[in-house]
Amino acid sequence: MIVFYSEEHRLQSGRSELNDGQLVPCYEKPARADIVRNRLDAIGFGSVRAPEPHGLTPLERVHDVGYLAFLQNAWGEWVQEHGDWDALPLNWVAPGMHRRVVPRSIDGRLGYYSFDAGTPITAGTWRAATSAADSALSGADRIRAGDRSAFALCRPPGHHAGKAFYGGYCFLNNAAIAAQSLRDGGAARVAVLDVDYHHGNGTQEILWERGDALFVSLHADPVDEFPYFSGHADETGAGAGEGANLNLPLPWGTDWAAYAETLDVAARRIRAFAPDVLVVSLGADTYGGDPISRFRLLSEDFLRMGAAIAGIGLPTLFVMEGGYAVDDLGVNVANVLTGFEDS
Ligand code: OKP
Ligand code: ZN
Repeated sequence: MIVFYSEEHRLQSGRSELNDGQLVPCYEKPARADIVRNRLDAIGFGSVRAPEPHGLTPLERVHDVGYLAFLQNAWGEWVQEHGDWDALPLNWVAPGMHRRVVPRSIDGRLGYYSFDAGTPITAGTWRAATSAADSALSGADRIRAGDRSAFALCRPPGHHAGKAFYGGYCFLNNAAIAAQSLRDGGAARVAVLDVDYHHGNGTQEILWERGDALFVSLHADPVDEFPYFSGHADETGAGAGEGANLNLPLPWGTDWAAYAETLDVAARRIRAFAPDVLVVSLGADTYGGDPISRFRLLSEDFLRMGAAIAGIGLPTLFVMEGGYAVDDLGVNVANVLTGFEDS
């Protein structure tokens, strides 16, 4: 399968995130994409191409224009106010406060458009995030052209980003942008399967009222795990989208045996929805060695995951999300893709 990868991912290289009460080096770092790319090269996986620029229009199909303008300009405004250091939010809205007035202050707007303090905006954030979206869109173009599969090696990731918010290392929702582009290109129905360890709250929010797009996610139970306020099993969609959202929360310690059973539930729901295409939000942070996650998948299990996804039997666009055990990330991600291709 063709792989889309942009060197511009490097432009997102934050210094630190707030984690467990400390500012620590960002887990979401350029080495993540490098190791995946190197592994794919080492096994001769397939041709790696730079994405085509797709411009703002496909981003505006998913994200709020005011949010996109904020994201594009945030760094410049931040530097003017505070100097050359990563921009992190410090205040959010609580019940009894309101969001009627968008703050003028850049600090106020960072809080207005975000939900955590783990997602620094840097000088290169906008370019890196748009390059990742371009990879997802280029992958969608291959699927539209008739390829069985494609892989968008996106960095920064996207599944926590909503219509008008960033967080969880994500700024633009690459998977949702690709899914929308597939719809706009003629697919009547699309499904997004999210196998990242964390709930894809942004994708869920974007697709919440959509009957033409099914969102299915396996993730750590939000009673225990980030993003805490999204991902419960009773969140099933609304309006035209009622019933087109399936959350499958799993406990800490989940291993392949339990994961595989749940993946089968997901696969059956996707088949019943009868979509034309499948977008997979591919996080490998379900791996036992992941430093911020608590599932127990082994590297060989990712081969089985790829085969199970192939068993759904749809043209499939893989979009890279999380995975922070950098040394093993290349093998784990490549295993999903080869597991898919070899079955
Ligand atoms: C992004 B993606 C753990 C803090 C977790 C945010 C995690 C974002 C994950 N102590 N902070 O879904 O892989
Ligand atoms: Zn994750």
